Amino acid sequence: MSDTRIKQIRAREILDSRGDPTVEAEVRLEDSTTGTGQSPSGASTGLYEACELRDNDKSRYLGKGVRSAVENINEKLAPLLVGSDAADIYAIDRTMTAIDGSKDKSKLGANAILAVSLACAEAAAKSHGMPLYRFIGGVSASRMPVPMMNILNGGAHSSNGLDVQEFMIMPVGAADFSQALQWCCEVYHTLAKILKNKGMSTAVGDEGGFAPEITCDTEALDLLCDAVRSAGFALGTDFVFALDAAASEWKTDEKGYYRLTKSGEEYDSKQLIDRWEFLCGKYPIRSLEDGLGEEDWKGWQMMTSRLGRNVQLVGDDLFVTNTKRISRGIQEGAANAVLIKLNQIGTLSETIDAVRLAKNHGYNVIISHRSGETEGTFIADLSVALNAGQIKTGAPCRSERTAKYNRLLRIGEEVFRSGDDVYGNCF
Ligand code: 2PG
Ligand code: MG
Repeated sequence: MSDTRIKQIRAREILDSRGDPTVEAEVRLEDSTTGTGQSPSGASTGLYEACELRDNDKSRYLGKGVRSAVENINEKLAPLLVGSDAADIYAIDRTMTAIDGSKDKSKLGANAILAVSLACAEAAAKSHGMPLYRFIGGVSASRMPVPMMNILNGGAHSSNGLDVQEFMIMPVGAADFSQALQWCCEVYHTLAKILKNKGMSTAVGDEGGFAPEITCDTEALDLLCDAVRSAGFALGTDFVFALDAAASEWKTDEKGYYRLTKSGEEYDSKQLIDRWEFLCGKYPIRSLEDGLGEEDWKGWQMMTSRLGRNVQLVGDDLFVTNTKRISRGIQEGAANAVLIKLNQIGTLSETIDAVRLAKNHGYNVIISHRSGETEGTFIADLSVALNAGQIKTGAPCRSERTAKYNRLLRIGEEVFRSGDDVYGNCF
């Protein structure tokens, strides 16, 4: 018999994909089922994200230890949550947020709170004998996401000269998820060959994409075009492109000029939008994330009215998975899609609320990893649970990235078996 009351919570420090510590929580239920949850960690973090607690003790892990967050779970959250129903995620999250008491979860740490929230969901799903996507999404969870695969890395995720952080391919013309994955791998390996033939490095960045020594965004996009065509696919129908500029990383001066970190080039908002318009006209780019900075609401409005009809304009640092900021975007006509990252807001329930709000107002939704990831596959289930339609989880390389794609392959088999396979039509 399933009994989802929490019996014990334990936390520990584990490593993320960059070799930095992160938090893992383990929840044990009265019926002996266990669930674990791990917090990921970003490199290009938004100013308004929930706060990740680090020890700043320079004698361990160069200050990046998370023992204080682990202690907060073991000593502050666990005693108050034992006896609560792990299946009631909203109540669990409310309790943790209330104990924390701060606006940005800085007291206990969003990394502590999220790990517990995810562990409760996994334990409750297991206890009910359901896959995680079914537990979270119920009978309506049926849509397989189109992957946004980051196969060329720049920005804060690599040491090359590219200012745009992510150059991604989207297999929109594939018949189903497993074919989508196969196509992406074929393009990825073709790109490796092209780079090798040109004498360029095939070393990879934080998200598994190649990070060759190039400096120019058009050169990167030409390489992508070459790889897609050489692998035997059609640009614009089989594959489209997506960019994450991560423009909040480009510091703006008092006059609002963006200064690109690596090239040193300067643009005002209008000139940057002109640049995006040019690139979207020249290449099959259907999605542009953080094309402008997190404070530039006026610029976002302008960009949305100029490009929003043809291009998916994704707010990542702009919205930080926060319903208050998403509401502002809806009111002001800024962006038309939201990037969803669990650790930007710090609980599963608030993440679900953010997705619901965005969808109710016609915004597209992309479930996303962080550049620092763990082997956990929660976001794969989440993307299907919430019928997001798109997932961004890196290149088909590095196990912390492929773990999510492999989980989706397994989910795809189950969803297909139930006769409900839906893939594509993501825009
Ligand atoms: C992003 C993410 C994930 P990070 O900007 O979208 O690709 O990067 O986790 O470093 O913020
Ligand atoms: Mg981003």
